[in-house]
Amino acid sequence: MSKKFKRTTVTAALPYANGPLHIGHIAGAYLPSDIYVRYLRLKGEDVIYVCGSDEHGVAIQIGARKEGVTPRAFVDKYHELMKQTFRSFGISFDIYSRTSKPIHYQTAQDFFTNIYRKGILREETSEQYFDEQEGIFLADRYIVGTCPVCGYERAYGDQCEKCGSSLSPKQLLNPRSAVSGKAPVLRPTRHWYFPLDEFESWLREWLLKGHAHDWKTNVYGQCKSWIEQGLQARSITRDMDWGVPVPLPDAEGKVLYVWFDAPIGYISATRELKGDDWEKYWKDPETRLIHFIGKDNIVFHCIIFPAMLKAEGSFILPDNVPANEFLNLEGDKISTSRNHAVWLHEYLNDFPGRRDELRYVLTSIAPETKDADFTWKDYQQRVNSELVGILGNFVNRVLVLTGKYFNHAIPALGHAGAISVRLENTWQDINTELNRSIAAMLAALDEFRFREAQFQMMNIARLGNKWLADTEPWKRHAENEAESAFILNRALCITATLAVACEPFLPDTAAKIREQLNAGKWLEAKAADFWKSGELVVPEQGTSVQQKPQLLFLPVPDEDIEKQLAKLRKKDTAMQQNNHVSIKPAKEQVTIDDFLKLDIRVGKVLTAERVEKSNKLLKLLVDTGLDQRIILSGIAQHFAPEEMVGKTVTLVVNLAPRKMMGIESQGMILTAEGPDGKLYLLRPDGEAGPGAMIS
Ligand code: B3M
Ligand code: ZN
Repeated sequence: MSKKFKRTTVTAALPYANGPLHIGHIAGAYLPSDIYVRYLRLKGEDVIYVCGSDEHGVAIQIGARKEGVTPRAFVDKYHELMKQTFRSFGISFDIYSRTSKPIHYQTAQDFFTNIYRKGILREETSEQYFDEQEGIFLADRYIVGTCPVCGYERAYGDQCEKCGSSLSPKQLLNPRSAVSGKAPVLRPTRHWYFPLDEFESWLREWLLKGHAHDWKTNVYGQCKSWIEQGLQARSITRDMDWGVPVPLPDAEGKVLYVWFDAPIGYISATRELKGDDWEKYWKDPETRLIHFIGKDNIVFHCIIFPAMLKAEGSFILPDNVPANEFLNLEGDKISTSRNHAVWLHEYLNDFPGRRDELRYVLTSIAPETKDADFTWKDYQQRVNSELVGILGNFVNRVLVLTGKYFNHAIPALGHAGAISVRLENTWQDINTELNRSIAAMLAALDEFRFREAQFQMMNIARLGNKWLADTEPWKRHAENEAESAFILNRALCITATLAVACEPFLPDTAAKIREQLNAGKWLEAKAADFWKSGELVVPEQGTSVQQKPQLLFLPVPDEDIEKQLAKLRKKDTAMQQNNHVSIKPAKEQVTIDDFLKLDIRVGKVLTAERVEKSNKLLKLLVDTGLDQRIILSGIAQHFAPEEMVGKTVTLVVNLAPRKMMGIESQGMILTAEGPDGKLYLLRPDGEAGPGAMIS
C-alpha cells in the first residue's frame, strides 16, 4: 500500500470544545491514530497528524448558555483544557488547532465560495422551527422531540442518539425547543443547500464499489445503508450568531453549519502547520488521507465531506476511515451528562507515571469491530498479569541475569561449536515464532487492527519468557558459560526488539527499555530495519546495560481500583442530587390553592377493554369510592386490558369530562414515565381503598 503513496495525512476527529476528554474519546479516535502515526514515523514515512477543537455549533452554544458565559469564553476554557490533556497524555499531534482561528474562517469561507461560484449550491427559503420566547431559529440540537423511528422522546433535530437515525427537525414528533421547552412555531428563512442527492451515483461508484474491500465492515455497512435510504440536499447554513459567517452579501445573521466547517478544520490546521507547503498534503494524488473517528461521525466523514471535496474539485478523497465503535464503562454507556465517565485529566492525576498502562488497556479492548466495555477490575488484571507479569518481568529478568553472570555487559553469541544442537534448535523454534509474531504485528498495523498488533507485540515478550523458561540459563551457567552467554545474548536481542516494537503502543516503556539497555546508536540503526523488514534487533556485544534496572511496571493495588469504583459511584449519586436541584420545572408555578383544587383519589379498575380504532386508549370502568365511571387512559401500549382488571390506580376525579373517539372520559389515571419510555401506574404503597383522597 505504502508504495503507491508518497505521504500520508492523518486526521483525528475534532472534539467539541464543550467538556473534558474521557476514555471513550481516547479509545475511539485518538489512541488508534496516535499508534498509527507513530508507526508511520518509525518507518520513516512522510506523515502529518492534525487535530484541533471543534468550536462551533449548537453543542457549544447550549454549553455556553448553561454555564452563563459567552461561546468565546466557553471554547477558550475547554480548548485549553483539551489541548493540555492531549499533551499530558502524549498524543503526538503535529498540530492541535481550533476552528475559531482566523485561518480557519478564511479556509472555510474560501471553500464555500469555491463551490458557490461553481453553481453547485441551491438557495431556498423554507419554513423552520422558531422559538418565539428566545427569538432564535431552532436547528439541530436546539430542537428535541420524539424520534419517528424508535419513539425515543429526547431525539435531537439532527439525530436520534438512541437508534442512530439521522433526522431533520420536521420529522420529530411533538417538537420542543431545547432552550425554553416551548413548542416552536414555523417561520420562513433562507438557506444554502448542498445537493447531496446529485452525488449519489458518484458515491455508489467511489464508495460502494471502490471501497467494498478495504474499508472496515462496520464503516462500509453504515455508509451503504445510508446511501440506500436515498440522499437529500442538506442545508449547510444556519441562523446563528456564533460560527463562520456565510461569505455572501446579504447573508447577515447566517453562519456555516458546524458539520460544514468542522472537517474543513483539518485543512486549516494543515495550512497553519505547513504554511505554503500545505497543498501537497491535500491535493497531491500521491497523498493518502486517513480519517480516524468514532462511529457517530461515519456519515459525515465517508459521505458528506467526500462529496464536498469532490464538489470543490481540487482535493484528494479519504483513502480509509477506520472508525471505531463505542466504549462503555462498567457495563453502562459513557455519559457526559450523567458524569458516568473516566475523565482523562483525572486519570493522569490519580495515576501519575502510568500513561502506558491506560494506553495498553484501551488498545487491548479497543472497540474495533463492536462496542467494548472498560472496567476497573479488568484494567487492574491486564496491568498486573500482562504488563507486570509478562513484559516487565521478562525485561527485568534479562537485565538482572546479565548483571549477575556477565557483569552487566552484553555477552557474545559464541561460536557455533560451543553450543549444543539442542539449544540451537530451541532457538530456531523461538526465532520462527518471533518472526511470525513480528510479521503479524506489522500486517495488523497496516490494516488498522491495533488490538491484534499490540497482542503480537506482547507475544514477543511471551516468547522471551518461554525462551528463558526452556533454557534455564541460571542452571546452566556454572557448567557451560558459552551456552549461558548464547541464551542471554538471544534474550537481550528479544529485549532490544521489544524496545523498538512496543514504541507505537507504549512510548514511555520503549524509552525506559532503551535507557536500561543503554542503547545508543546501534539501536537506532537497527530499529529502522525492524520497521522496514521486521528483522530482529541484534544488540551490540560488549556494551553495558544499566546496573540497577527499575521495574517497568508496578502492580496496581486493590485500593486504587476501589477508589476509582467509589469515585464512579459517588459521581452517579452526586449527579442524581444535582439533577434534582438543577432541573427546571416543565410547567409554570402554581399556588397551593391551585393544587388543592384537584380532587385526586384512589380507585380500582373493574373492567378494561381496548377502544376500537385506537392503539393508545384503554376504556376502564373504575370504582372511585364515589361512583363507578368510565375513564379513557392512553396506556394501551403499556398494559393489556386483562392486566388492568383489579388494579389499584390513582385518578383525578374532578376533571371536566372529555370526549375521545366518541366516548366520554370522566377523569384521568396518573402514570409516571420510566427512562425507557415505559409507563408505570402511580399507586399508594400501602392499604388505601377506593375513594381515599390524595393530598
Ligand atoms: N466535533 C463531533 C464529535 O465530537 C464533531 C467531530 C468533528 S470532526 C470534523 O463527535
Ligand atoms: Zn430513534
